[in-house]
Amino acid sequence: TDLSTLPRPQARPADAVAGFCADVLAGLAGRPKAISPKYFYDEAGSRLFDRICRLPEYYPTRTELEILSAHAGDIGAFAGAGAALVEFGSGSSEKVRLLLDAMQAPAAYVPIDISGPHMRAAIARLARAYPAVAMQPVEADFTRLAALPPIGAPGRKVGFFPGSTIGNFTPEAAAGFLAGAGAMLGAGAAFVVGFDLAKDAEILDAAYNDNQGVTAAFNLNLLARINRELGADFDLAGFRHRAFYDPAAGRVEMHLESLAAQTVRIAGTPIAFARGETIHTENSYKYAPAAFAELARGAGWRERALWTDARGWFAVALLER
Ligand code: AVJ
Repeated sequence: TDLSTLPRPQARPADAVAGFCADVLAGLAGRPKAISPKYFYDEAGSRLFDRICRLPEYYPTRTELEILSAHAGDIGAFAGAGAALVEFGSGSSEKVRLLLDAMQAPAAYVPIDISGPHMRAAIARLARAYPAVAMQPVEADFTRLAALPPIGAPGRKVGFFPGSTIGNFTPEAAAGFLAGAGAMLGAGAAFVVGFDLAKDAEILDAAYNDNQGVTAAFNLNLLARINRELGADFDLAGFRHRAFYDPAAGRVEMHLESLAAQTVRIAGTPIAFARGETIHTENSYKYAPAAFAELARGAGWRERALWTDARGWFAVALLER
């Protein structure tokens, strides 16, 4: 792939900044205050997330890699020859190597990611390792993508949504996403979806409150990003990271808690915080295997396989439609 010929949107399109600003102001005008986790992933945030994936407490990445290594052969066989792999939220594009290695002459890889520069650097590395695979990166917010670009592959379309990114959606929104992705991928497609499983609160609380404070830095980077891009004056020392598992809701919640009564200006708009008030920055839903299968069925997918690790901490589903 000649990456110089790929469409290269401006680093900072004005409409993207305007959309970010409007979303942040709307989210902070709501009660409770909230900002979508998709805004974690500027360049600094994408790098911090890669560090989270290597933390001893953060089991999802290495557990999913273990599951994918054990079953890549099954996925490759089901994908068949000349397939196209479409990854939603591709990040550093590391896990996809396991699938590309197990597939027979994969024809195309279509990574979709909101963090353009981070994605393009990852795809440049990947293209050197897989010169026969057509690389078709799409810089986009996959929650808003309505259609895929034309994909030049003779075989099956295989969606790939690893890492439990689906946990950022409420179950209703997850079903909507799975149905929409199904419509985009078309009849006969497969979908490989990784999702996190409900488990002891201590394990989850540790995974989202690591000792080195990388998850705290990742959460707080959202405020630093708002300062950088929207000319705001958040004092990062005036907020702290909070994360906890709510077993009744079936999710880990992340918040940024204001340590004092304070007013912050964002693009000229004053935003008041009470002491102890939080900005809800992320939900990370944890499923039971049967509940996920039910959700996928309701969204038009049949479950062909569902694999977990020996501890039953994480799961990968192979869906077909
Ligand atoms: C990328 C959404 C799967 O929910 O575990 C990691 C993000 N947040 N640590 C997750 C995250 C804090 C991650 N996902």
